Amino acid sequence: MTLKSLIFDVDGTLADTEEAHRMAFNDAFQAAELGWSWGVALYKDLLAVTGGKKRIRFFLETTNDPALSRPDLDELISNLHASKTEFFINRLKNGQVPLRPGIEQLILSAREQKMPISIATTTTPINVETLIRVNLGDDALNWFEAIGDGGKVPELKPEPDVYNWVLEKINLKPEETLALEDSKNGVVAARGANIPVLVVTNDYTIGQDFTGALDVLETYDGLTLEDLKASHAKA
Ligand code: XBP
Ligand code: MG
Repeated sequence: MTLKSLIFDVDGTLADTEEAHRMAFNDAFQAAELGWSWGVALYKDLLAVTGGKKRIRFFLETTNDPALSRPDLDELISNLHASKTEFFINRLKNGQVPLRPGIEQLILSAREQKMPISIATTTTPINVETLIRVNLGDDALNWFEAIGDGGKVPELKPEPDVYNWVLEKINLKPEETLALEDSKNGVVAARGANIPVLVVTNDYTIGQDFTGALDVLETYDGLTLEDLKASHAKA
């Protein structure tokens, strides 16, 4: 089936954001004087759970932290996540999170060739908006036909909800689209919506189980729209 639209994941795909997310979580923990600190190896494990709030809870559960018995636990997690989001946005605005090499070129080629593009992510809406504005300009948000994010659907990846939400908005069959993902959770989500998926790994996701992906690559640098069409043709 002809490829008619591309659907980009955000974290780990448009940009290597996870180090900035990790540091923003730590900034929030420090500001709240909690004494928690997430190193790279621990964060790699915590990425098994998508969504920042769920990730904080998962951390407390795996470490059996006494905070679990706090009556205000939900509020604590909500406040920590709001603070983390502010720290993360500041890092974006300071230019600390560029797009992955090759991504801007791919997006511009898609625009030139009138191939519609969308986003399917589980991150917080303001994170997506700011990443795009800072790196591609204020107008770039209009380049995307649909922006599905963690605020739009009840269940985050690996559930397929955000991909199904995008499909409904762009009014295409799943086989007419191609998802660009970096993680196992992303592959499971896209395949759950019957969308063919190409994986480009990063340091946090390399080595994960990408069963169901059309191809697994390591970089977008030099990758063309023709390459994506060739990969999609294998579906
Ligand atoms: C990324 C995520 C997000 C971010 C943190 O998934 O799981 O939770 O790590 O962002 P995807 P929030 O690659 O599918 O976008 O703290 O805003 O959830
Ligand atoms: Mg991702």
